[in-house]
Amino acid sequence: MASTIAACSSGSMPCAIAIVRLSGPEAFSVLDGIFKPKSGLPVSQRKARAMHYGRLLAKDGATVDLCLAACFPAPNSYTGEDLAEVYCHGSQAVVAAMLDHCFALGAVPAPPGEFTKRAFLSGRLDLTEAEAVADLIHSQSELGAKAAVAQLEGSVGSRVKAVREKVLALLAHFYAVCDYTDEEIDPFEYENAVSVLEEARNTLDTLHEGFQRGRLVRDGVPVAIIGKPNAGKSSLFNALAGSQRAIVTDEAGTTRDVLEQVISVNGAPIRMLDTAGLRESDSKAERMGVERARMAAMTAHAVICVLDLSGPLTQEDREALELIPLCEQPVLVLNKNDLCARLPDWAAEVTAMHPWKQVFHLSAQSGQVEPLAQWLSTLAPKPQEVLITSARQARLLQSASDAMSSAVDSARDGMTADAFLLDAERAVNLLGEITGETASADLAHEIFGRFCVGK
Ligand SMILES: Nc1nc2c(ncn2[C@@H]2O[C@H](COP(=O)(O)OP(=O)(O)OP(=O)(O)O)[C@@H](O)[C@H]2O)c(=O)[nH]1
Ligand SMILES: [Mg+2]
Repeated sequence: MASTIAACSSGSMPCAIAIVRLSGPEAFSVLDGIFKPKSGLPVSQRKARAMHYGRLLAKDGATVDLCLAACFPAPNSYTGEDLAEVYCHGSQAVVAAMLDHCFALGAVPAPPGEFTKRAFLSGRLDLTEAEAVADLIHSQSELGAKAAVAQLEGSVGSRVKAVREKVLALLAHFYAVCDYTDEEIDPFEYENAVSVLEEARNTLDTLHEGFQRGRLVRDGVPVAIIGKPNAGKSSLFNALAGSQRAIVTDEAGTTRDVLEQVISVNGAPIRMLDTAGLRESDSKAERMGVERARMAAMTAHAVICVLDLSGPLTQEDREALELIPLCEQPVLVLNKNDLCARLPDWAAEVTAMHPWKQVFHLSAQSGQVEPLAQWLSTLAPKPQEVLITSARQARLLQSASDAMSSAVDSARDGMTADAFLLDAERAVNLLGEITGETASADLAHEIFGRFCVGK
């Protein structure tokens, strides 16, 4: 029999309200033991899915809070089991006393992801939807949240299921024709089968193409800031992040390592990388930092090259500029425009030097970086399409597409249907793993182990 689990599902305390959840066969009896409604009747005997006010008791019977509780009977609950929730004041002491009482009455602490795992096992969510829950919790921008919600609503699962069902129907038809030769079953049409498999493969490929973009939405579009020491890279990083995350000083060589922060720029997830100023150095740490800066520049999706308008164009600036042809989507930031009334002559030369995507004159110190932020937000993928964010799903989509392709190729080479349909069957099993229809217990364990406790 399944155990009854308990955990705090809300965030760090102290806070206004904390939510403790109980799920499993004894959820209601445990709730009735720890919570006494003002009305006298136990919550489990009152209206379901409604809030009831009462006293929360510690193990020794002392009242630890006055708060609300609700029951969600199976199967219409998040987990599909009997589920109870207590909404108490967000105090660590209150929550600890409540959980202690729950455990004394037979509940056990919920392992990470156990509530969602139970939702999956009871068929409330498929695996793509469960993975979307984790993505949604960790989303760092509006766009990331939108993509996760679309997946939670079945955008990936329903498409994969539709492809799988079509190919399954084809297989079922073929085996029916083979097994029941006397029955009146429509003949198996070879050409039609090939076109169904081809269409399935194309749909899978389209979904798989959304993976790179899905990753950018989930993890942020990487954008590196490069330039010589003291150009104002960290000041720009802070202005974009809206916080003093990076150390800024007038000492050249302040930043040594690559600093990374995902920021939501007008709802778009951008992973900003602040880097060490590019220069020759005797310091081992600084030389390593410069190497990392070059690496970041060459792998980022876009690069912001910062030059300091308050001085001449130096050899170090030229070395930074030499990197630009190796970078994707370079933009030029002419910084410290508060220190120069007129653009220096070199500014025009540098502007003409490369096909910059954009050129901005600004003062990072003033924090006025809106036009640059506006441009950065255009780097994120468009929210309309179906985006795959899970490497697991992408790998399975790729393998299923490969299997589908080899079925199509074998058919085109004139192989018999029973031979090429074996590959189609393999693809169907792989697709089942995406949604969890044919997933193993180990896989489910691994996926849900990555969740947080209480989810
Ligand atoms: N007046 C003015 N000063 C600025 C501006 N941006 C940065 N600074 C100053 O320039 C100095 C260097 O700024 P940082 O942001 O640390 O420069 P950096 O490019 O990160 O330098 P390293 O980490 O050493 O490579 C600091 O004293 C900043 O206050 C600006 O727009 N105007
Ligand atoms: Mg710096």
